[in-house]
Amino acid sequence: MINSVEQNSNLGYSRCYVAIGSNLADPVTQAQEAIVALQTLTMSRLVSVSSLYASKPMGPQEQPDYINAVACIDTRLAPIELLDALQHIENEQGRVRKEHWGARTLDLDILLYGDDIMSTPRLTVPHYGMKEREFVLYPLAEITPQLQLPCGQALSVLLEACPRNDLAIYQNIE
Ligand code: PH2
Ligand code: MG
Ligand code: MG
Repeated sequence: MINSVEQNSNLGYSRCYVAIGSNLADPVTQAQEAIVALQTLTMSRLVSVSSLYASKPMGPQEQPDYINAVACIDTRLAPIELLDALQHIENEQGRVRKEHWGARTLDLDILLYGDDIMSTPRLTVPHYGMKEREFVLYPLAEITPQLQLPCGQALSVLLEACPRNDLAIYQNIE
């Protein structure tokens, strides 16, 4: 069989994309610590991570700017197990659930879980807002420009319809 080694090594794993967002308590550190936590996520492998991006808040404007990024992981966790694991990381980093779309120390959202399409009270994938959010689409395209969504739409087409707004790659000025 062609490529059997590579296929075997991915057996049972689903390729997932996770959005990282923070706008409280030193967002850059929050994002970096989230990436470290994803590196050691059980039954999973971190494949790649985008740059960190600075973005203007979507939703209530009287909150600080965000740091956003997207990570790609291969995981053997089921979707709800992955959600539990991500919420555990959010809680470890001091997340308090308050206002909808309000400020947060760390937000980890499952964007895609393989090609799965599901909608349950706790989890909807693909993420319901991902197609319009510049702070999701641009980092996602940085790590996987050729991506097609489970619905068949190309990420490149979504990007063309999505203004960058004030999205900028975060530069670490020492
Ligand atoms: N997340 C929100 C609400 N608004 N704005 C930006 N720029 N980035 C986010 O990650 C974000 C947001 C709710 O999850
Ligand atoms: Mg979110
Ligand atoms: Mg969330």
